[in-house]
Formats: sequence, structure tokens, C-alpha cells
Amino acid sequence: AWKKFTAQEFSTKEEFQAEAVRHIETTLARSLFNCDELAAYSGTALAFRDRLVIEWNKTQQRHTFADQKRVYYLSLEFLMGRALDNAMLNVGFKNAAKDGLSELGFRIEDIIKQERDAALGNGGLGRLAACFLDSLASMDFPAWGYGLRYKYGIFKQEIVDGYQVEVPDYWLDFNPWEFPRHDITVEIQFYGHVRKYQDETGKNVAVWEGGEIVEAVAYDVPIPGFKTKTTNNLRLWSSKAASGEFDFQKFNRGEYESSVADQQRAETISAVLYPNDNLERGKELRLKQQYFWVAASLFDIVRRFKKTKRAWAAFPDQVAIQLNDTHPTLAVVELQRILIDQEGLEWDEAWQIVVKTFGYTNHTVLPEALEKWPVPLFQNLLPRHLQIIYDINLYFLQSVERRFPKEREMLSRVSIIEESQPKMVRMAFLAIIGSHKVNGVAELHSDLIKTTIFKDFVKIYGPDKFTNVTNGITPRRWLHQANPRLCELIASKLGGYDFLKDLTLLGEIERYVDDKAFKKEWQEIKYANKVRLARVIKETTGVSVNPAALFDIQVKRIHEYKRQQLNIFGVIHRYLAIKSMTAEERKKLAPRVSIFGGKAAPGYWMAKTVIHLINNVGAVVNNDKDVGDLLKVIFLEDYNVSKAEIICPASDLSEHISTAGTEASGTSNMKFVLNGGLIIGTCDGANIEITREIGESNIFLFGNLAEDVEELRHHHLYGKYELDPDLLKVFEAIKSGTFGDANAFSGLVNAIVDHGDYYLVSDDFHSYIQTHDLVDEAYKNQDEWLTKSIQSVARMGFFTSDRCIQEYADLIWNVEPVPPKE
Ligand code: 26Q
Repeated sequence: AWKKFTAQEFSTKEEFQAEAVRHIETTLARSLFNCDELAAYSGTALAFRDRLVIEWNKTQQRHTFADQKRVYYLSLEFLMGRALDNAMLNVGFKNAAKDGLSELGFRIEDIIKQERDAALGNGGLGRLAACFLDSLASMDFPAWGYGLRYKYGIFKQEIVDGYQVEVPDYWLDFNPWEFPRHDITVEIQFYGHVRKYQDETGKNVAVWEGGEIVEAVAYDVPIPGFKTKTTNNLRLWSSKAASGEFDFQKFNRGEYESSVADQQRAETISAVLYPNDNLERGKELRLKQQYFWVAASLFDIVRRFKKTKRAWAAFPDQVAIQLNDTHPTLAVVELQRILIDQEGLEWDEAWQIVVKTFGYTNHTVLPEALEKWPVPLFQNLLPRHLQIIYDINLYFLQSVERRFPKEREMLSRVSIIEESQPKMVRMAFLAIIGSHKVNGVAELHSDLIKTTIFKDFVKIYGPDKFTNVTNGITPRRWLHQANPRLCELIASKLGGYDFLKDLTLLGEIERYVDDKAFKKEWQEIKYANKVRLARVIKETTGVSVNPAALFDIQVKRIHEYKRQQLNIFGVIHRYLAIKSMTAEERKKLAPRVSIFGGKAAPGYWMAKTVIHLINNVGAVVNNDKDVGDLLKVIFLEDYNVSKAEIICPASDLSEHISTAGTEASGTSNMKFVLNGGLIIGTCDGANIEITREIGESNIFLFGNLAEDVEELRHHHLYGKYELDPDLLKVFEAIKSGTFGDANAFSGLVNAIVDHGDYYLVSDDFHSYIQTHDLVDEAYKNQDEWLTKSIQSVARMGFFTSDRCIQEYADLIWNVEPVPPKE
């Protein structure tokens, strides 16, 4: 009987206007007379949201009815960026909105800019999760993301006097994209103790009792697919004090203050995203976040499975759970706990189900990033889970001992418990033991984990448990949304936008590398994108840059292993060279703009020093009359997803210059090449596969290889070695105070001069400088440069996240799409 009532849809500009205006006047209760850009954004967002919601509901119904295996992607980070433009492009009807808004006196770009980024992530790992959600929906997979609804996302970065200042990111003021589900709550237990006894039948029973309860509330975010009606769900959990008698009694006893304090303590759990990237810090609140989110998500998943009334053995046929790094590893223990303590399964039966259900993705080999938790902290917060971990470890070590009786030392190496003071729980080992597949994120990285940190496990389980899924990016956001003009040019040659769903079709544009008109347009689009970035640079830093100069960009989290210090030392080298040139020599040099962007973890002193140095170099170079347009140095503050959408299409050259063997994959390398920029990079992460795809002549590779790193480091510490002479000149300039107080940068210099140059900056400096000279030469021949640019884009098909998701689906999850009928 309700069927005849369907929500309002629109397809023309008039219908769009009617919907937007209705929302502004009624949903927001605002008068059209004072409709500013924010109100126009809100009305537009709500109009599109209505369309999403209709398809979202249908999709969920369809998936429930289809009753097929689902994928659950567990990630503590989802770096989504803005949703409106994505919704308009994926659902369609952006033009209706554009014309409709224009008639009301607004430019759609200004309206889109009103939205705040959903910045629930640090960097690569969080953005990867967001790209995966887009691919999963676009490919019609029945999939959910599960995460935490942080009240504060990654901090906003301001640069004050050359220093990074962190400002809280309170982003929830008005967020039309989330739907609170106050009826979907889970009670989560912490602390307490375990009581063990034998029941009437003689069975051992463990009961986790006491402690405290926090309530998880679900907030749902619709994830629209591209050119499909499939709209998936991202469920984010928010924490609040358990509403129950406990509180009530406190109030009645007059303990008002302590009751409010309880509430605040509960809300702290989902208050803030930890701003570390590739660094593990053993803070109790972080472990609390992990368990809170994992327990709520598993309860939800299990509840959904139980509705199908299947036997437990069918669980892995209905559910695939992917662990985005070790952050959700407690899920392994929690599922085992549910099955044995609550559902009464035998240990072995339960454990088989667990292992079949989980897959684990590793994103790093850096030792300082591997998650470990002190046993005493675990014992206190999650006593029952620690017992289960000990049992998992016991059975695991027993099986290893049986199979490798002669290798006693291996047992302590592979034990989940590290025998240190205090003892530590090694989360990566737990994740490997609790999963049926473990994958790295690029070929080199997947090989490295097999031969280094997880070597023993390859011996124990055999090589088939370990696999590679090279990362990818969604071409919908990173081409269609970020670079509409380039996309349109490509579409005009390919006869439509199908390539956005099958990126290998890009190969067809290689036929136009000798087409003069095509090349000219290609060049003009790049130039226009550089003009757009130059405008942002002017607005945010006050510096004017010449859009005809070579734009050389490095944007990513600031980290020693990513080597922004190598880049800025190279810039100083270039500055010194310009200063010593004659006017004639200067005329021959290609003008450059060196652009940096990225956040440093608030406690990462060395990274903050790098930011400081970049800004100080900029202050000197940008005001030096001898230099003029030949060199400008820019630090763009608050690098985030929406800034990346402007930056990536505007590079001539981007830098991906990590010490070989340290960057697991990198994904911004893919974004830049897909937008027609060339790259300079080391033989590291996905750079290697990018080279294989686009051809060696289309990339500027330099530096030592991963296989030589260990020996070089050893040599630094124990051999006699000399630093690169050009680098020493750079250090001299810094020490003489050319860029301000030399003491401020002594840590940075000393890491290389006195402390073994762990990241091999000196070893790679010469080849880095030389390769930049090659870049200068190459840039002078614009026609050849354009050929490289076009060829590279044409050959980037492999790096779509759709290909990645297909590989996960086939190799790890064993799931099929559930496409909409029609
Ligand atoms: C762990 C414990 C406590 C607090 C924070 C963390 C933490 C948080 C974030 C540890 C690591 C991260 C993020 C890691 C990350 O972004 N890794 C990157 O993942 C990308 C996607 O696979 C790769 O492309 C990058 O190479 C990798 O650095």
C-alpha cells in the first residue's frame, strides 16, 4: 500500500531547483532571501542525497534478498574527501545542478568548495580504503566498510613563521552525508575479569564479567557507484555512555558530576583520529578504539549472518573480512571469542571458521610501524582476549614444533608473544596466523615481506598463503573529478566515458601521440591546470609563480623515509648553482617551481624540522632578485584530498623518492601519472611496476636499489665513507646561516653526517642531482615531453583500483558481484 509513495526525483535543471529550494526552505528552515553559498551547498547536497538514499535502500534490500557472500572492509581510516561532486558525477545530473545553480547566481565550483573534507585518515592507507569503497560500489560488489566516526579527523595544518601548527578539525557541524542510526547500538565491554568454571556437563566455561560498558552507535554513509545504481554502505561507529540503569542510579544518588564524567570518558573513544602515519605508539586509548570498533562491527556482521539461519560452518561462505593493516587484528580474537564463549562451538571448529573468514593486508616493512602492545595493558583492558591469544599462540607453536622439531629458535621468533620486558603482543603475527591470506601492496613490497619480516611464516605455511595485490586508485575521483577537461578530451577520442570503468581502454589514446591538434589540446589542458594551481598558491602563500615554469611537486606525509630532505637539499643545490651562474648561463636554465605539501605527525620532531627548512629556503629564494622566476619554493599548507584534486593535475614532474625498499607502494605516484605528469623516483614500491607499464624512457629513475641498502647502511656505521661533496656544500650553506638560524637544522644535517645516514640521502644525492639535470634537458623539448605524457597516461590502465578489487575478489574473498536488475 505504501508503494505509490516514492520520493521526489529530478533530472532537469528546473526539477533540481525545485528540490534544492524545497530543502533550503523547509529542511533547513531558511529564507531564500539570505541564501548564501553555504545554504546553496546544503540545498544541493540534500537534493542529491535524496537520490542516493533511494538507491541505497534498494541496494541493501537487493543484497539481503540475494543472500550471497559479502565483503567487509575493516579500516580505522577512510580518507573520503568531499562527497558532493562525487555524488553528482557518479549519480549523474551534475549538469542539471550546474545550470540550476547558475540561474540562481552561483558557480557550481564555489558551491562544491563549501563542503568540508571528510578527513578520517592520515595518508595512503586511508585514501586506499576510500578508493576501494568507490570500486566496490562501481563494480556492484555487496560490500560494507566499517570504521570509526571520529569527531576530529586529521588536524588542519597551518604554517606560522615557517612552523607547522596543528588546529583541531571539527568537521561534523553540518554533514548531510551521514545518517545516525540511534536504533542500531552495541554495548562494548572493557576491563573486568574472567571467571572460569565447569558447567553441569563438565565443559570448561569462561565468563568475562565486571568492568565498564560503552555504547556504540551506528552512523551510515551512502557510497554511490559510478554508472550503476548500486549504492553501498559505510558504517562508522560513534561512542557514548551506555544508557542504562547504571547512569540512572548515579543520577539518583546525586552523583551528577561523576555521571557526566563517565559520559565524557565514553565519548573520548571516538573523539580523535591518531595523527601518526607509519608509526606505532602504544597508547591505551588507541587499543580501546580498536576494540570498540572491532567488537561493534563483528557484532553487527554476526547479527546479520544469524538472520540467514545457517549453520556456523557456512559463515566463511557468507562473510569475507579484510583487515586493513593490523589495526583491526583484534577481530580475529573477537570472532573466536564469540564462537567459543557465546555460541558454544569447540575451539577447532571455531578456529577453522575464523581463519577462513579473514584476510590481512600489510602496508609497511618499517619496524617502527609494526604494532605491538604490552601484555599488562592488554591483561587489564581485555582480559579474556589475552587468554584467547595465549591459546591461539599455544596451539600454533605446538604445530610449529611438531613440524620443525629441530628448529627450537624459530619458536621464539614466531611467537605472538615477544619475550621482552614487558612482554609484548605482536599484532602482525596474530593477523597472519588468524588469516587465510596475507598480501602486500606492490610486487617489491610483497617480496620483501616474504624474505624479511615474515620469512619464518613462509616456511611454516608455504608461499601460497602470501600474495600480492598491487594498489590502485579510482579514476572516477582522480581523473573524472580532478581533471574534467583531460577526461573530456580522452572521451572525445574514445567515443565516451567507458574507460572510467575499464581503464585499460586508455591504451587507445596512444594512437594520437603524433596528432598535432590533440597534442596541443593536451598541453593547453595541463597549462590551465597549472594556472589553477598557481592561483591557489597566490591565494594561500602570496607568492606569484609562473605557470610556464616546470612544476616539480612532492606532496605526501612528511617522513624521513620519504626523503623530503633529499628534495629540499637538491633545491638548495640548485639555488647555489644559480647564484654562481653568469647571466648568460641563467638564460639557458628552465624555470622551476618546487612545490611541497604534507603534514608531519605532531610528535615527529625531525619531520617538523624538514617543514621548517622548506619554508625558510622559500623565504630566501623567493625574494632573491638574482633568482627571479628561475626558482620558486612553495610549501602548500594543509595538504588533503581536495587539495590533491587540484595539485595532481598540475604537475609536470612529481617526486617519489623514498629510500629503496621503504615505501610499500605509494599511490600518489599513480595519481600524478594518470594526470599526465612525469615522475622522478627511486626503484621502490609501485614505481617499479609503473616503469614496467609506461616504459623506462617515460620515467626518471635514480638511486641505489633495495638489495644494496643493508650493505650501504652497514658501511656507514662500520666502514670509512665520505659524504657527497655537493651535499656537503649544501650543508655549508645551511650552517653559515643562509636560511636562518643554523642550529634549527642541525638535527637534520647530523642525522646524515654523524648518525649513519640511515635513509641514504648522501648515497643517492649525486644521481638525484644528475637526474634532475636530465629532467631540465628533457623539458626543453616540449614535443617529446608531451609524447611521454600521453604515452604514460595511455599505459596506466593497470593502476585502477577496479583491477585491485577484482584481484581481492578472486584471490582472497571469493565473492561475486550482485548487479542491479534491468
Ligand atoms: C598505528 C598504531 C598506532 C597509531 C597509528 C598507527 C598507524 C596509522 C596509520 C600506522 C600506520 C598508518 C598508515 C600507514 C600508511 O598509510 N601506509 C601506506 O599505505 C599505502 C597504501 O597501501 C601505501 O601506498 C604506502 O606506501 C604506505 O606507506
